[in-house]
Amino acid sequence: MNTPYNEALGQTLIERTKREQIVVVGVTLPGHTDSDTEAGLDELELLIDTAGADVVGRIMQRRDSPDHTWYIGKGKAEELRDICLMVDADTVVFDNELAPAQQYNLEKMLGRTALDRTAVILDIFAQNAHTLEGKAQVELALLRYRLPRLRRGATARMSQQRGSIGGRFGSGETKLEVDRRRIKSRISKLERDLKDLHTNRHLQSKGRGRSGLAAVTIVGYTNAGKSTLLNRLTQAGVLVEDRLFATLDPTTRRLSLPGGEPVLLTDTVGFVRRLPHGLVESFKSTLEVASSADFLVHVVDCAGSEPEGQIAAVREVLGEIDALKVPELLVFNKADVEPDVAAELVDRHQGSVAISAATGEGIDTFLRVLSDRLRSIAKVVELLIPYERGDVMASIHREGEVVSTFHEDGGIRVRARLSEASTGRLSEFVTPSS
Ligand SMILES: Nc1nc2c(ncn2[C@@H]2O[C@H](COP(=O)(O)OP(=O)(O)OP(=O)(O)O)[C@@H](O)[C@H]2O)c(=O)[nH]1
Ligand SMILES: [Mg+2]
Repeated sequence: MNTPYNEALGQTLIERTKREQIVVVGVTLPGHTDSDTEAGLDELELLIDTAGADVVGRIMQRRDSPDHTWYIGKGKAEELRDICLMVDADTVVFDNELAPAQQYNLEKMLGRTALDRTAVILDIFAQNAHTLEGKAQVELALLRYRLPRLRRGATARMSQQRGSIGGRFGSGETKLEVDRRRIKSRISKLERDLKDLHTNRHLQSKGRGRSGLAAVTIVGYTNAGKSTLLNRLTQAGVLVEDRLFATLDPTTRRLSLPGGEPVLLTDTVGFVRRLPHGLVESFKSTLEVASSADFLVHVVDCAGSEPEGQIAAVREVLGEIDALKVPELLVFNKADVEPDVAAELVDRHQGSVAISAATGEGIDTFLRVLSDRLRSIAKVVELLIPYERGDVMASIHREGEVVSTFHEDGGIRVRARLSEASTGRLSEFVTPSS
């Protein structure tokens, strides 16, 4: 639930009896099938469960285009109202995106809060944000969602529980609480704060670049096992949960690959189909760990529904944050659960590997492949190393691959395949010609 969890005895039971009751609605538009809509609603139910509410009904409709007023047709809207009465629902949630006016009209007609998928995802993010930056990013996304939904003279809210998803996102109550101007100035302040935090992070990451370590970022659909993989490899102790969006803030750990070269491995926020654009926008700086990485490890849950669809959804978000240019290794996780599916996916995707982050199966192969791939993206550079700098020679051997050496008066002329990060760290030895 959204109300802060209180460890007092019996709290769980009370919480359960107070869970918000929700009816979900899915509309099939041209170019989609009913089973797409079903799959979308299944995932929406998972999201709602993660947010702490219960789905008590589901309706679907096929349409050529959304109805201007209610998104669904009038008859369907009336059917929805009857179902809500029957199951005593607090809130309806559309899997499709509602325009502010549609949301408002639905609320008036149904006498209950009407929300869309975006609101549910924002709600989960709001519950899971812990760091200063994470909280600021979520608040910014929330305010951007609420601003166009503020209304003057909206009808008073119905029996709404404090702290429910509906309480936070319904279009009614807000008009009295906060006016547009205050929200706008708060948005500007958050944007400024986030810019400062971003600048600081940039300074830090520059420092990392100098440390000469390649940056590898773990990306993937939510609940794919990204944090489990980071923990398995580095004992990072990141929270692992069978729930969506358990991780919002990036965690970085150092990892030594089999060849000996150390890399910085970062676990980050998971993606989901149709991740709200405003959220991606607000989380730009967090997501930058993907676009500025040297390499991406894309973790896919091969035991989940539609692994291919999840890959496509992740790549869509990667495209939005300009991270498709970063080389990627596909890793099919949870092979312990679905070994056959994992094998089939590995066959279909050249160069990919199957692992189980939980049991450790396939991890050695994964590390070897990662190490090879990192080397292959490295460029050959030429360096001149003074004879007394045996330490530098040693790190070239450790971090890269020596192509040739030539002894001359000033030192050893070395041609070596090095990552951009290593090249940067050794820049004082790199000869101008390379
Ligand atoms: N059976 C099995 N379960 C796994 C494996 N890897 C992860 N899990 C489980 O999958 C669930 C999600 O794992 P996480 O590591 O939290 O996933 P995540 O990708 O970090 O998820 P978010 O941070 O929520 O996006 C947990 O219940 C894990 O125990 C695996 O290899 N096999
Ligand atoms: Mg995680």
